[in-house]
Amino acid sequence: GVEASTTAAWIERHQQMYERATRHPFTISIRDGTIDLSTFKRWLSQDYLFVREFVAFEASVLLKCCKQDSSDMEIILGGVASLSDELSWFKNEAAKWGIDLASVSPLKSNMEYHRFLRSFTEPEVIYAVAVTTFWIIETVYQDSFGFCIEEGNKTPPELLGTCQRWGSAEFKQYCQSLQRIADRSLANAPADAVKSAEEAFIRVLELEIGFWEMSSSQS
Ligand code: HMH
Repeated sequence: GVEASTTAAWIERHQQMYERATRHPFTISIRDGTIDLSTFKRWLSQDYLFVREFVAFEASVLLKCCKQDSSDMEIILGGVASLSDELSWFKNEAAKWGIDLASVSPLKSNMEYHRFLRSFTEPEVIYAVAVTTFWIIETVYQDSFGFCIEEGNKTPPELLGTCQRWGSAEFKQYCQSLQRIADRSLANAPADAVKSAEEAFIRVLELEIGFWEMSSSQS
């Protein structure tokens, strides 16, 4: 049936922050072709480390899903499975840009994000909260990079592959599946869990803004 989407309401309620995360000067500069390539390389290196950490986070969401609501298993499992490809993609991309990933250390905002992700792997964190967090993390990238390949973009050709990875129609569908899962889980969750999920939603937006800022900063 037609049910109000809790997550869509949160995007509206926190729209300013959502826009700061998904229309950040970093991704806008990809779209308009003015991005500084050393900035892009810093983002790529840091995001490789993020995705390595994200593996454990996604695995923990999968585990919670299997324990509580196995109807979502295939979507979440698909996400976990695609991370193997994603890590190979990062290694390949890094090689193209002459980046030695072995010598990259996480910067402050990245470490902060790692700490946040780790806090969700505790078994006490309930599935609805974890899967909602998962959905918004993926959605920020989908919306940000999707915009870089929408009509009117001047994205440099060498960055199109990156934008396609998260901006593709396929990735958008995957995010929409996660959103349906999040909404359904939240509809069945106790009020305090819904509150925690909204707090995590806001925190992800802050961390994503911090991640773009970190990637953009000269140092
Ligand atoms: C920082 N957020 C960050 N990196 C990513 N790769 C994603 C979200 C999407 O997976």
